[in-house]
Amino acid sequence: MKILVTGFEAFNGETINPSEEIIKRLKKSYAGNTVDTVKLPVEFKGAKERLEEAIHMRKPEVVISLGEAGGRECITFERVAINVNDARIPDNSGYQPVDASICEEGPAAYFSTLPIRELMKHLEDKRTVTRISNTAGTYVCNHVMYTALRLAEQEYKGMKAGFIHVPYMKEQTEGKGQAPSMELEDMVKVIEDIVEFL
Ligand code: PCA
Repeated sequence: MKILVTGFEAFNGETINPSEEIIKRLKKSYAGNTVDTVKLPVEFKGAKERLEEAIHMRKPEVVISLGEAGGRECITFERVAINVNDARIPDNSGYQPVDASICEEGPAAYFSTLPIRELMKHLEDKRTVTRISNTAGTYVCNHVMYTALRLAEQEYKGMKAGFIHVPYMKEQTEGKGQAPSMELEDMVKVIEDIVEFL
């Protein structure tokens, strides 16, 4: 199976994004599944363009997008992407949509097509706790998840797609009080387990 894994550059004043660090550490293949990675800008328009370009070029069977969700305690599988762009802070290009649709003619939402319940069970057997999240927010991560699922529906019928949010890395939490974090290598291991399982 051909899997595309995306990560994001740093944003919101951070110098590092765990999702980018994870994709840098992934190998080219796991248990017969090949892995391509692409780094996306934290820009509504730029991320959509880069993601669509990567999908058209590589025609993956699965797209797993990763992003940082500072404040969350564990790795979370997003259940749903909604048709809303509403940014609390400007993106890295300075663009800040408010109450905007992602796609005028698109549905209100798309559900993840990753087997999230099976993945959680598999990871639990390996003693890793993950959770389902019922909101990917209304910022660039939600936008990317919606974009991949719309493209799957419109053009690449069999392609599965979904989004996984990861917590801060240890290094990012200095000066952030009790902010939860995970070790980067543990996060890499979880993503590797997921890629192997698919
Ligand atoms: N997290 C942001 C965008 C980039 C990232 O890593 C989000 O949750 O929308």
